[in-house]
Amino acid sequence: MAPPSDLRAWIALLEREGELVRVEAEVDPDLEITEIVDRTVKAGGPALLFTRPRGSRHPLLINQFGTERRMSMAFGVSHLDEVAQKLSDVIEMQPPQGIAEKVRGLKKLKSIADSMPRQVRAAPCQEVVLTGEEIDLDLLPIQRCWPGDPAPFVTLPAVITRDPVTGTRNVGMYRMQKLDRRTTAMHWQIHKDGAADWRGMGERLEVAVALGLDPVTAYSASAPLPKHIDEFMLAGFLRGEPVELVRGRTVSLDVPANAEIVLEGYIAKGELTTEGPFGDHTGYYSPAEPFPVFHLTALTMRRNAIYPSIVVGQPPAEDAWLGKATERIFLPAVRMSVPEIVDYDLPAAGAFHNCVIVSVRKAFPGHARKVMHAIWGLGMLSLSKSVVVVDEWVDVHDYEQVFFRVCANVDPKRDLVLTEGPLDHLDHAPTLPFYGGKLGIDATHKGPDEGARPWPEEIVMSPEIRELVDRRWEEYGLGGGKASANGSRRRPLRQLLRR
Ligand SMILES: Cc1cc2nc3c(=O)[nH]c(=O)nc-3n(C[C@H](O)[C@H](O)[C@H](O)COP(=O)(O)O)c2cc1C
Ligand SMILES: [Mn+2]
Repeated sequence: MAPPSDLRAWIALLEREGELVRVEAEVDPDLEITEIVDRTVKAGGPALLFTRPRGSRHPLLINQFGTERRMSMAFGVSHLDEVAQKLSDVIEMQPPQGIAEKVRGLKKLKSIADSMPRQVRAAPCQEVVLTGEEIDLDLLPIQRCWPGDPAPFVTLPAVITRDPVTGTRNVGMYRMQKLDRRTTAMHWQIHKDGAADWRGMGERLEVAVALGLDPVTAYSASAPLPKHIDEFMLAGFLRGEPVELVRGRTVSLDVPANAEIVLEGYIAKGELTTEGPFGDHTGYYSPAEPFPVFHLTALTMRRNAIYPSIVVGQPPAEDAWLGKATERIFLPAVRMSVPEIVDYDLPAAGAFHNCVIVSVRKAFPGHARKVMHAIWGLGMLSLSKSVVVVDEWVDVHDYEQVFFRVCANVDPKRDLVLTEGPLDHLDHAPTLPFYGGKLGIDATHKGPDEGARPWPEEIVMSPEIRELVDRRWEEYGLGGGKASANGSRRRPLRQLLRR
């Protein structure tokens, strides 16, 4: 099934699938929506369309991404790993052998061609055009999310800029604090591509913000691509359909034609405001800090535009699923650089930058350390505070199993790596901002060539007895599932470094 073509097709799909509830009661975007959504997300509940947010004529859509099922539906797949597979097919493409492979190769090349955005002249996102005095952010039901937030924040934007030197487009999801009817702050964290465009700017930097996109394009704004790669290309590739763009009315930037709402404007050199505090996805308020001011020169919309929002806070919140999508989709790219990685998991409780669990095919002494350092040098993963390495047969998504390996296999004196390096902008724990300690935990089996004694064998029941018990299970009168969790889940023993 093709991913939805715009926000309205997405809402219709969610509704057909019983994944959306319309809330017709008048509800306040000031805190009240947060409490409703937080309860809904934590209960694995549906997307919510608030049709009467207090003080606005625009409905507010939230929790569109809040479960694994909806996140997969957004991409038109039944599991996110299928999206990763599509990417891996292209990344790993080899010169084709024979006709059949050549035809398959052409299909892959077509999917690359689809990824180039397509320019259109007229677009739904410009059915209504407000400029000058008409521009008014108060028209939109912008949420104030948490009690300590000083103002409402636009939380699900796709912020578009152009690199002042290379001209490459960047699209990123960066929250925007409403300052007044025609200005917002722009929360460009220090490591992000938007911030780099800003640092390189001349007198003015044009900015366009798209709100209310098809779900894949909205997701792509949150994807940690290398700076020189346009996020709309990724969106087109993943949609199997180019992103259609239309020239802005007051800026020379192109914006997605299917957007519900577009904010156009600019940032003036050197102009800063106090942004925050903001109840952030770390589960804490990020402190007030100086960030640039975004001036609106136009607000364009579809008729009866729908405003999209998201609430972050103590994990797990809705953004956990955007993060999981990135984790799955980027696995092939991670493996391109570090092929011995079998799988990885970024627990939502670690807010995605605090902890990475990675399983590796270990082949030589110190291999786990090599992988830790690779992660600390890889794109946005470089900001990871801790890296836990386990053997290839450990399921990284089963935190109980990972904890077992960490407890069982680690000599703290021998197997911990303490180092330092860049840390996430939002990490409040380090002594300095942006920089601090990092921890690597080698929870793999170690061999004598890594200073360990001969490693003991894991306890695993013999296959004959497991089959016997499977066969006889009914006879025992114990009911229920016959698969004992441990025996069936564990892979056979492997002892790599014992020679
Ligand atoms: C809901 C949500 C809100 C986010 N808010 C911010 C933000 O305010 N500032 C920021 O720098 N990154 C924020 N991020 C993370 C960026 O969107 C992400 O790092 C993305 O890769 C940035 O694009 P870039 O790599 O082109 O800079 C947010 C992500 C999500 C899912
Ligand atoms: Mn980028």
